Amino acid sequence: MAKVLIINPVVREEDVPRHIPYGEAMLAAIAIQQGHQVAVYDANAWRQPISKVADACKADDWDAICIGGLTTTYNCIKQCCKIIKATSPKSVLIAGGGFLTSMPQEIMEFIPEIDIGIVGEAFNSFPTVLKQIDEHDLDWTGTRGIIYRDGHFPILNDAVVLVNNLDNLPHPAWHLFPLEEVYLKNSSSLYSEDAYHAKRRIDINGSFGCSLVCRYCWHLGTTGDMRIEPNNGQNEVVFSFGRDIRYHSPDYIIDMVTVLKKKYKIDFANFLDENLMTMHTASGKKWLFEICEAWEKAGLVPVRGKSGTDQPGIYWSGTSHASLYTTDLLDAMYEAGCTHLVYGLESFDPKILKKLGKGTNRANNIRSVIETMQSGIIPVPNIIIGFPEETFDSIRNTISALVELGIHAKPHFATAYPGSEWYYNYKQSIIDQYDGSLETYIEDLGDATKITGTISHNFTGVELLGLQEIVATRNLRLLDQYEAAHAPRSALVLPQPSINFRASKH
Ligand code: B12
Ligand code: SF4
Repeated sequence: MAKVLIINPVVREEDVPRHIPYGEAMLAAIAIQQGHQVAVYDANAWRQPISKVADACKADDWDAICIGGLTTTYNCIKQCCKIIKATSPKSVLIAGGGFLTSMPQEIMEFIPEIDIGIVGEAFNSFPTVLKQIDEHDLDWTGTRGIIYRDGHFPILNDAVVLVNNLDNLPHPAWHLFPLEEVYLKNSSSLYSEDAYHAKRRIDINGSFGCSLVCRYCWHLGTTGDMRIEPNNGQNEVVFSFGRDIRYHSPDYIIDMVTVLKKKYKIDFANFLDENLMTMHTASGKKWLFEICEAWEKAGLVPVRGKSGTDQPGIYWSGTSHASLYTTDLLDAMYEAGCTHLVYGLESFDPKILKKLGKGTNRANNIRSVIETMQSGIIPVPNIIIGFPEETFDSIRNTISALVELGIHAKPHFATAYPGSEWYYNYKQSIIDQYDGSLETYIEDLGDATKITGTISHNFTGVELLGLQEIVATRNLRLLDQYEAAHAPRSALVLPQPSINFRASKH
């Protein structure tokens, strides 16, 4: 069987490592299930000099060395790939995850060391590729869900068929990652009191995708949102509003949490799901109620007021939606141990919300904060400025809601991460902002707390930096002053249609 090394690249360097890479841990478990020998070098957890990657590569005769992650891991991945090829040239270098799926051809060009890219969901294609490597069958022409090279030229194959029943997937191979040494030490978060007191948190994932179509969001090509289509003689990824919503059964989730409690004594589980409420809605409004009920039946409900390892139960958290929750559901979730819910409210401006694709409005955004607080769950609101349609009035509308709710928020900047509708529509404008270099933009991306490529028609990056401060300090006086001095001008950026994005289900 194949000897496989998985390298987890560094993400969010300025913070301690907090999240075991769930996708890689699942792929490791699948590969082990198929009989392969799998090792992990978790560069994100260890935060050692990049040269340590060479030591991991030299540690064995790896048949395959694999690396992947979200777009913001690009810089680390690029450096690692150079080291991997230089130190272990015979290993097949496999890449996957969001950084590649959003732009497979470009990534194969930017990182010539990559042999095979897994595009979109990897649960089927990754073990297929490993099997081929093990059998020395390097004819990739019929392997679905990959991009490979014919000489230097990248060939994108048809999309893979998504896993039908998620419950057939094994639990992630947590044991391959440094839990005691790193991840469990960073269990605490500032989102709620119970989350702050968490001593042993591990993330879980209950579902894939989200039925909504927020213009800045992306579903990683893993949720029926991606097709492969011919264009001028070569295949292209095309992202759309197609959604193949899938979620684990409450039994699978409870079984996983019970294993985590038994094996790793966890006291907190954070759902990584894109949006728990949209899954709940897709299930006919049953799923979360069933999870709460099963949590209780399994004896996992924490005793409020108790925290840490003397806690017999497990607190949990996740993501919500301002128009899809109901108060009886919030009550049930609180009773079952939910401590906080992240709400991507984004803006309180009616016009911006209407265009956003989130299916919410100002009144619901305001109500969601109040009613979530009333249930006992802490709402964690997220605010953005720099939308394409942002105006002085829309900023004013956001500030007035923050004042009404008594919230202080330092907004994120609207950022067109690859894969999103914004990215494809504003790609050319962004490239222009980076002197014609798409790669420089990708290298510049990090948290949306900094200005990178802007997509606001009305405000420059410099202005947005000032407006961020104005929202954070809720300084309407300064906003009025700036508006009075601001001369009207033509749009700073222009959206353009793209062959890689289609605003329809097909
Ligand atoms: C956990 C998480 C994080 C963690 C990091 C996790 C990690 N260790 O890498 C943290 C909190 C740091 C984070 C931060 C950010 N994140 Co985030 N995050 C997630 C989240 C919630 C879960 C990821 C996950 O585990 N999914 C479940 C697993 C099974 O899926 P997966 O990882 O994609 O893996 C599958 C495939 O992609 C593929 N795959 C993945 N890795 C690999 C590796 C190999 C070798 C192979 C072959 C295949 C492969 O195989 C898996 C099975 O199909 C996703 C949303 C989601 N629910 O997916 C967003 C998501 C990945 N994040 C996203 C974004 C935008 C961000 C931020 C930029 C947000 C912000 N505004 O600041 C920051 C970036 C910060 C920074 N400075 O880098 C986007 C990614 C967009 C993109 N173009 O890459 C997502 C998709 C959210 C969204 N819907 O838009 N994030
Ligand atoms: S609701 Fe959340 S997960 Fe769903 S599309 Fe919008 S941002 Fe993405």
